[in-house]
Amino acid sequence: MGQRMSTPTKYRFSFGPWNISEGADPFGPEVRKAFPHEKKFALYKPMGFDGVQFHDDDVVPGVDDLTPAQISKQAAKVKKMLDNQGLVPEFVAPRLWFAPQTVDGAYTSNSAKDRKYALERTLRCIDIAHEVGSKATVLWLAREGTYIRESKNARLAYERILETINTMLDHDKEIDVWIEPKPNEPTDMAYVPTIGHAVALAYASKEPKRVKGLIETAHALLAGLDPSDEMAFALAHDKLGSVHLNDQNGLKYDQDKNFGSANLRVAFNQVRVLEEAGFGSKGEFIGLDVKAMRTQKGSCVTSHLTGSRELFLHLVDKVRSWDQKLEKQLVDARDYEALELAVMKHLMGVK
Ligand code: 3MF
Ligand code: MG
Repeated sequence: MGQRMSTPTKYRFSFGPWNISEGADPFGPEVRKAFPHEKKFALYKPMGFDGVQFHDDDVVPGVDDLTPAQISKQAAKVKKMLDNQGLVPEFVAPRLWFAPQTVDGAYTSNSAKDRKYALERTLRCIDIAHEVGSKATVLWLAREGTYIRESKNARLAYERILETINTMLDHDKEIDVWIEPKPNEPTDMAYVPTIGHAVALAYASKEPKRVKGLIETAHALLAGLDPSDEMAFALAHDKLGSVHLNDQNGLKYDQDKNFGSANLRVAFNQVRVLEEAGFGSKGEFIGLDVKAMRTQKGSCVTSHLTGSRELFLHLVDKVRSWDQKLEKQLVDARDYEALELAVMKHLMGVK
């Protein structure tokens, strides 16, 4: 597993207000009472969370219809609220999948007018990030992709994404760009489906150090990849800006299940890789992107978040108490059968 960090990382956790949802899904409406955003911020600290992840319109509702001065005023209001609660705005991401202008994609839309909208919205989002005191923006490229291959020129699409990233880097030198890959949903095939694609874009950009990735467990699993290896790849290039830990039960819609709930060993390995690399020691957050079960009663529901956080911390204990000497011995002997049994017994708490 490599050497243990000399000072144990004190992990800090984050989530976005969308993680406290009312339970709507594509087949039915909300099942829980709405809970206002402002009230959500008061929940973070008592739940053990210090960071807030935002979409631009979580900070400034109706952002498309407001003037720069109005946007700025609202952002300042949210910043004050965060300061009062002692919360850190981890990132602000442009929500580029809701507006009529983004039906066929944002930066890769075939319409020049719609691409212009997407870029302008993105630059406003960066301004909002700046005003709330965040150091990053996240690109989840929701609609950058196709339902049928022939509808777009994929090579041109990748050039357009890179061009946008470069414009973003120029717009504000203090805001970094973290790309969140996902292989599908809502599109059939998404551009930038893996962290490898994101890291390639980072190196191709005009300021590679300022472009990183955000890896979501479920997204890596949907791509048929192991999330811990995806994280390790990013970490090896110093390109892991943040994570969206959650879980996924097989190849289906993006489930955002509780961290570790579908595959404890896959979760253990993500914690192992993060811990070994000292992720979090430079202020990075452990982001949780988990969805409450629709069946859960009450308003508001938060136990999926506290539960996932608790599970993460138990797995940190498991990683720290793992017998590294035994691991080395079994690796040296190339006895991976014994190594596997030892890992499983360790996870089960069997001596
Ligand atoms: C989509 C996601 C999104 C992004 C978020 C921030 C709802 O599958 O995971 O979360 O993480 O929009 O970019
Ligand atoms: Mg996510």
